Amino acid sequence: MSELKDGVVAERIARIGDQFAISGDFLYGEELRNGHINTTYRACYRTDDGHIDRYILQRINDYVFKDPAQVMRNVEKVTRHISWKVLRRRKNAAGQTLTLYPARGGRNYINLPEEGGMWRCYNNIEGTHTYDVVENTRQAYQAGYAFGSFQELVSDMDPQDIRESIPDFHNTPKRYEALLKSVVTNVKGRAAECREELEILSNWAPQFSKLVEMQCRGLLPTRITHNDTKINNVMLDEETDSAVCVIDLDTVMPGLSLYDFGDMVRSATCTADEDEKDLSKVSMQMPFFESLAEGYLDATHNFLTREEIDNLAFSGWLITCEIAIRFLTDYLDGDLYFRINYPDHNLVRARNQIALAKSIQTNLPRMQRHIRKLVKSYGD
Ligand code: GN1
Ligand code: MG
Repeated sequence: MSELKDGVVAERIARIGDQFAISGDFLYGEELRNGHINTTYRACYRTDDGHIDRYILQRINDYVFKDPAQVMRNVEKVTRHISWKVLRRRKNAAGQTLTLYPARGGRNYINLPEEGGMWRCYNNIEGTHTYDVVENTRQAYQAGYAFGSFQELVSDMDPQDIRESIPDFHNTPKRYEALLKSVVTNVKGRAAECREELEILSNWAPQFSKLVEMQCRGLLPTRITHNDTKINNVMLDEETDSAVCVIDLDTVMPGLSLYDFGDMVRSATCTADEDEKDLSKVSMQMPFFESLAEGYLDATHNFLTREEIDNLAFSGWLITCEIAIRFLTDYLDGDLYFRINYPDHNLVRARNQIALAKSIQTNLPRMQRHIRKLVKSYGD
């Protein structure tokens, strides 16, 4: 970023921060670029007594979230419920859960048309960091434990209280239908380039409906779930790598526990991230899967049903296919949804996810055996 641009961005961050219940003098701000959807800044202030306070300012992408005010109603309920529960359980948990700061005008968000839409402000969870790829089994265990604990934390909320922020978000067969429509429309003339990927997905398609069908038949319970359990959405302690808190709550809504576990398998068992072009580096790592599953089941084995447990390994494959489908659809549509850094970025991501899905598929029997072994060890 040029100096001039840095200055302009800092001014913008200061202007947006000024809309929230933040005291102190603005020092500096920076853009955080690890999400594909919202625009996120970190802003630093010096308080009157000389402390540095940091905040997260975020614009909700209203192309992706059609009703940002509804998203905020969900997020308010979820953050308050979690804070209530965590603060009662852990004495020193202040600052370790997400809190929304009030905005000018009486809400926890503010519409700033001249700044591109709806903005909100969270506390920065201090002393933590995130990873885009897992480096060791401890991190994988902690990610599994963090999202499993999240499901437990929201398990006593009334599902009626939480609205669907994106309808059919994890409905894999509908995602696949959308892809097929985009192939037919072919607005950018890119379909021919994707022939190989489309053929692989079409061979896999009969399996895409398995979980939604089980849900329809009442075989899988609808729970409040996170729905975006990417490894970089879990904050780990900077020194110990213990899980502190999960973030990115915009897609918290009624769903299947398997969607959460599946997206963790996708993002926390591969040593390359989803942007990796060299597909020889893209494969599911069994030791990471084993630790991830152990962390997740340590937090959830008390309440998961037999059918949920039996589909944990499969969900990893399914959600990886689903994200491949979504990247490919966006590529065909002209990159309207996911932020990209270069023209065929979404195609690269789709190919990467297909390679990962192949690797998961090969390992499914081993993954399944490991889950059974873990379940036995709980004596459930
Ligand atoms: C998006 O915002 P971010 O980067 O955490 C997307 C997820 C995808 C993910 C793929 C609301 O998540 O569903 O799995 O990109 N979020 C939304 O990296 O669509
Ligand atoms: Mg997100």
